[in-house]
Amino acid sequence: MLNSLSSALKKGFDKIAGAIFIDTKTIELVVKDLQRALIQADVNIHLVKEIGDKIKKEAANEKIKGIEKKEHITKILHDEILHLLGDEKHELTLEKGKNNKIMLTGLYGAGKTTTTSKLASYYAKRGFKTAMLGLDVYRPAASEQLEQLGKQNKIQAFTDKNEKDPLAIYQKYENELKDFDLVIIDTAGRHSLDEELVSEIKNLNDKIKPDYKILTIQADIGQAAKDQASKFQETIDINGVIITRMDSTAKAGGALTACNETNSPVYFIGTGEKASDFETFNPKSFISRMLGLGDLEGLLEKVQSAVDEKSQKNLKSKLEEGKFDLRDFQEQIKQMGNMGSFSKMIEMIPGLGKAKVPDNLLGAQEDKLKKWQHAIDSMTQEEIENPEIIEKETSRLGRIAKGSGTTTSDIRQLIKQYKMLKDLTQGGELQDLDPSQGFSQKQMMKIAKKFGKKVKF
Ligand SMILES: Nc1nc2c(ncn2[C@@H]2O[C@H](COP(=O)(O)OP(=O)(O)O)[C@@H](O)[C@H]2O)c(=O)[nH]1
Ligand SMILES: [Mg+2]
Repeated sequence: MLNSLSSALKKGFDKIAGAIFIDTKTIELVVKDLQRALIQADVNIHLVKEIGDKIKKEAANEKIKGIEKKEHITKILHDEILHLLGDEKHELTLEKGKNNKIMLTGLYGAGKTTTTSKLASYYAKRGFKTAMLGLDVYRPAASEQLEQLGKQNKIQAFTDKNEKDPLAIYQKYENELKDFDLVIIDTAGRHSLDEELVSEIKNLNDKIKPDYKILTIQADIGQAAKDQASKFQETIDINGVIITRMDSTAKAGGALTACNETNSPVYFIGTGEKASDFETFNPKSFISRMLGLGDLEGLLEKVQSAVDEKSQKNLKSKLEEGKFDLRDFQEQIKQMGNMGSFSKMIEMIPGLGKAKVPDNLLGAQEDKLKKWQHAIDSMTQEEIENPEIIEKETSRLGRIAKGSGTTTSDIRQLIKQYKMLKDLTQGGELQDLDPSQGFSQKQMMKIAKKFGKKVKF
């Protein structure tokens, strides 16, 4: 279902999460992919343009930076798609013991009869005493089809293949039908919404007074669903839509978004030929499923840094005061504690984009970080505050290596990395750097240049 839209969305979110910083080019690429997929799903071109413009506009907001920006854009992207699909879930309000009636209408082959039995099974499973009433007097095999579906799904079907007046069929069973909590009424379609169909539905509506008149539309017609839903709305005042054949077309996105543009909420979607291939339409879970994620929170978590803000602020002031010692370095390493967090951290460090650090090296890097942790634990306070003395006195090197189960070369490397970071802090590049606020592009480039040259994995 909507495979290309789903993969475009996934790709877009991953691109945002994986970017070192969100620049215009990244956004352009994400928006372009998304728009292409939306058009492929037959979503109206104006809507497609609108959504692209909105994302680009939000992305250009200079006030929001860094991780916050990633979250912001991710949320906007998510919410815009959600909005396209209609935001909230709509539910039919039916009451047991009340003889509710739902009449299904629609054109030929839209899936009325199939949906009648799907809907009946759906509510029968939820404890409604449910019946189906077949009022399609035009197609010769219509009543047999409904009876067969009734047998398959153990739902009582009321039909009369010899009667040519749909109202007469209703009147024949009217009393019997009063025993049911819910009656689903299948009607005849036409090739188009012509006068005959309109007057037939109006007539049935007057006499039967169903609680809901639902239009069934096949997803294959894509954005043309808007026109159809509007016409049924105007002429026979439908309450909502069920979209069928979601499984058999790439245009389902067009049908869904088009109905949302009318005043006809999509209550259910049909996703196959069997009675069980039927579900309520909930835009939120629909998107989640397309993305293979639980919810928006899960999505945002993906882009969030695991590094906590408070210690980032603390780091900033240490850096500014030039008081950044090995203990602080250790604190930073601790925060990179797990693989996920480390790769996230990497994204934040200028010049160390994922592209430059192959995954297999990340693994090795984690071992190294653990060794460095142990090494720092084996140092004296004096050594921590002034690591240069370790380099000068090889006896210290040997002692620390032995005490921490590391090698002297591990420790030399640790000190080298620490010095590099400290050196950075004294070069002035970090003067207005606040990691919790993210980095400006200019800062990024500057630091990346310096960092890029020095860091070796
Ligand atoms: N793949 C698929 N086929 C469906 C779905 N709903 C209905 N159909 C098929 O569409 C065809 C027309 O359905 P039918 O209920 O007879 O349409 P009606 O003329 O509106 O009553 C039948 O072959 C159904 O099996 C669906 O959700 N998925
Ligand atoms: Mg039918």
